[in-house]
Amino acid sequence: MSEVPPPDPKRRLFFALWPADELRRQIEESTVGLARHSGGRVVPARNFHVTLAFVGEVTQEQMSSVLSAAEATSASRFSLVLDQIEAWSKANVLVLDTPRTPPELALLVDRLHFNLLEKQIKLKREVYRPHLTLARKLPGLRALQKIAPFNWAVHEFALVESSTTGKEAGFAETRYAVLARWSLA
Ligand code: 3AM
Repeated sequence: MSEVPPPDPKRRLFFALWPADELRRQIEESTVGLARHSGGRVVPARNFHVTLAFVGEVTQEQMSSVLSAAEATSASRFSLVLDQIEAWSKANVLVLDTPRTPPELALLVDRLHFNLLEKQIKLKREVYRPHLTLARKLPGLRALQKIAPFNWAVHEFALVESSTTGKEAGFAETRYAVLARWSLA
């Protein structure tokens, strides 16, 4: 009797801007009060990120395509100013964001999508709005609030793996791990 090989384990991936520890700490310090007050599930500072492209579950075979798509993606460094906190009703999240997407960032996202598509990795495409999620599952909406801006000098992007632990124990916790980073020119 021939043995059935185990299924290829899939990994859940996304591309993101990943803040340095100091910026992560500063953002937490000035937003945690609002995040708690929102009544939603507060995102821990270690999970703060700005998603560029959600790839989803990939096989080990697709993993090399994802890596080479990123390798082929060149874009310029830019400054990302995050200066407002608002609730997004559709996703039901509280976010730190900006009304102005830097053109270099829009180009980076476009090129990443294009290069992934060239490797047969097709992503859902929505209008891109950079944001950093502070809380999820909000019980209600809240008004937009301007805050003292965070000026983030972005010089790299990252491939991040998302995993959920504790499901069996009745609590689910999302963990993110940076798998690779690419410098911007
Ligand atoms: O960056 P934010 O917090 O907006 O909600 C997930 C998170 O978004 C989103 O990908 C980011 C990293 O986990 N996400 C999770 N599942 C998704 C899906 N199926 C998704 N985005 C699109 N489609």
